[in-house]
Amino acid sequence: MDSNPSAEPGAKKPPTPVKIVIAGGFGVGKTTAVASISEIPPLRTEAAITSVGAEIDRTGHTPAKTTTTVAMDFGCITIDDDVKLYLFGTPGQDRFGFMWHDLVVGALGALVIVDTRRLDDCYPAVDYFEKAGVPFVVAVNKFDGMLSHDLNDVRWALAVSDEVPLVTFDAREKLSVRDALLAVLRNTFSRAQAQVATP
Ligand SMILES: Nc1nc2c(ncn2[C@@H]2O[C@H](COP(=O)(O)OP(=O)(O)OP(=O)(O)O)[C@@H](O)[C@H]2O)c(=O)[nH]1
Ligand SMILES: [Mg+2]
Repeated sequence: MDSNPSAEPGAKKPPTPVKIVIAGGFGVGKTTAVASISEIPPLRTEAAITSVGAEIDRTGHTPAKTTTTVAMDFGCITIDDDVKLYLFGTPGQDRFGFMWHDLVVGALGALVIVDTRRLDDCYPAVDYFEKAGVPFVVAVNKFDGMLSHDLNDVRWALAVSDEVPLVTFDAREKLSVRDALLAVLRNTFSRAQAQVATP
């Protein structure tokens, strides 16, 4: 039976909406990643970093950063005729952590961005998604075009299981973000298949 009787006969079915969360610690490139890939002008909620905030947020590695996300980023990208991703970027600072619970509701997957120069700041995000039960991929952002650590060392340091894919990417490059999001989709799909196969 046609689930949408009001649709024109032969009308193309709209792509299935898939919610993906882009998460990670302060200043790892979440807002940049959403903006690089979004096919609509991204929604941003940036506020100026005050001198008091700069001390708390340890902005030492991102001295050029003058603003920070205080609620969320939003963008979307159509993958193909069947799938359209709705991207929700989280704030990175601990004091806005309460926003994460709302942002992950209904998410089918997550991209957790880490900056290997500040691995300490990345544990809470990885830990959060392990506990939330949302399938995630860790994306190691190559600041300055290089990695501070070997990927296997990053996996070991973050204590993520072998089942969690680790990819490198550059949040400023559209194609790089696309590949990371495709890894999220593949991971979500294979997790779902594994669950169905488990009696
Ligand atoms: N060199 C380099 N700079 C990057 C890369 N990704 C992001 N940046 C820069 O890093 C800074 C932080 O980027 P944002 O996208 O604001 O980071 P965020 O994770 O959204 O930050 P918060 O929302 O404040 O937690 C910006 O100045 C970006 O231009 C990258 O891959 N390489
Ligand atoms: Mg941001």
